[in-house]
Amino acid sequence: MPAYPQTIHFVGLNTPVGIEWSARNLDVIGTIPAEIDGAFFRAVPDPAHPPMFDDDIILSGDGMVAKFAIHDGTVDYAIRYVETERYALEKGARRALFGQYRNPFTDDPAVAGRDRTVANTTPVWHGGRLFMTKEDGLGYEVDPDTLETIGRWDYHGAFTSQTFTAHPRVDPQTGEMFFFGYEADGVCSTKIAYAIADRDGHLISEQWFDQPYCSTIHDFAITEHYAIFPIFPTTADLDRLKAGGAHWAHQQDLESWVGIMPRYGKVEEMRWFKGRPGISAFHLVNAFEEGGLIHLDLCLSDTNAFGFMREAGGVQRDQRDIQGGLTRWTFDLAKPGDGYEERVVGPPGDMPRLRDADQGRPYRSAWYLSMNPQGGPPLPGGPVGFAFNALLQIEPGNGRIDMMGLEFGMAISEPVHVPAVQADQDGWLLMVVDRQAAESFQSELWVVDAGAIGAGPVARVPMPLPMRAQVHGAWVSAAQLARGKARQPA
Ligand code: V55
Ligand code: FE
Repeated sequence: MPAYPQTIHFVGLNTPVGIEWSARNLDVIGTIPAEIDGAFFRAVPDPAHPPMFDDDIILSGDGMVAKFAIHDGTVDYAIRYVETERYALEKGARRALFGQYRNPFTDDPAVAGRDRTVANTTPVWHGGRLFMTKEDGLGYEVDPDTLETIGRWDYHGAFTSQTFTAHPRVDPQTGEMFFFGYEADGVCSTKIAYAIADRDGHLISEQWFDQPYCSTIHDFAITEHYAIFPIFPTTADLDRLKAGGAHWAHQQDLESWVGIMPRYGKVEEMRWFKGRPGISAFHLVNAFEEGGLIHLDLCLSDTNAFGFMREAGGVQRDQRDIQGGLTRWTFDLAKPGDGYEERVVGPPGDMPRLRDADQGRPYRSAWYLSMNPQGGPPLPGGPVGFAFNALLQIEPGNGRIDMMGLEFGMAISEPVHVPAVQADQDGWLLMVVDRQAAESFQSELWVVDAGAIGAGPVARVPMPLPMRAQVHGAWVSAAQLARGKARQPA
């Protein structure tokens, strides 16, 4: 039997678990507020089979969809594999058939041309349906009750892109979902599909344009009137892929770009702004308009945060030496030229969260993960190799910061935000926290007052079995779940 490689991608917090399980009425320490009523879905990469190549990475792990169902202070849990085409083929063969991360030229010839995506990045709720997404393929629809996979989602054949982002944005007023797919017609293509689905989940537009070079566009942003595409110099090359090399290589000397277009406009109206070389961001916090200005807040760093993307581009940097911060870029659409302003508005970190109602609008506060100066060395694990151990609340307008710092030997996954019934309250954050135990890890679900994170959790739910690091999550309220059910014919 082949074994999992003993690299950071497969040991410690990243040890494959591979157990589909469920449990009802988990023990709750403390009290979960009654207004938390719904489901916290999580995307958890977990490779079902040892990889074909020993240098495989966590981002290739088969997607599992996990669900905390919370009602009346009680918690049920379940987790299942997303039955992607790839998962089903490998399950049948009882071994890996797909090769390196996003390199189809390294696959077993038996699966040539088959769908490689693992749907492991973000659960997305829109139009009464739940999708598991990864940016290298289409999303897969999943039954929010049973977590059974329903199938690949292409808007009943209307969406022509081969890919769908893991970071769509839903407008809080119109309910429309704005999204895109890059490498829309194949690996290493510069084609981007930009699309909108109406509040009921029907595709209402899809337009294609070219980005300046083939970069990994992990996230984008909307405002009330604009769509914003950041282009960072982590690039793909077809010859490198054909030679069995890495999909992504960071180019420290190549310039960055930001494309801004009216969100209901034509892609030909895109205006390109030129930025500093070598910079990188995976996640954008939010964007909003102020007079004729557009502000974009993002988790920016001076190089790519993923070691394997840096190394492929010959960039030698220790993970702990990466510089960055929560950064605000300001674009003045009234001015000619391709310049914009930049200022740092908060400490370094990533995995930002926002109240859904603040999407694309001026906002008071956001939450993101960072490092606790008193937390000791971070635990190895998670997508970039080091786990975060602090949660921040920040008011970017005035710099006010609150922190929930974890102790030595602890790690935190990205929270979801649950709105309060009373609109003037900050609501709640739900997140999984791991603590190093003797030989393994003990995981808990934490419930935290979003307006008083420094006070720590108001409730904790110890998990009876090991968990694996999550990428992103989604909160879907009981009311949304009920509307989704009503949409489906019985
Ligand atoms: C990211 C995650 C991915 C991926 C590419 O967080 C980028 C960034 C979990 O998969 O394939
Ligand atoms: Fe992401």
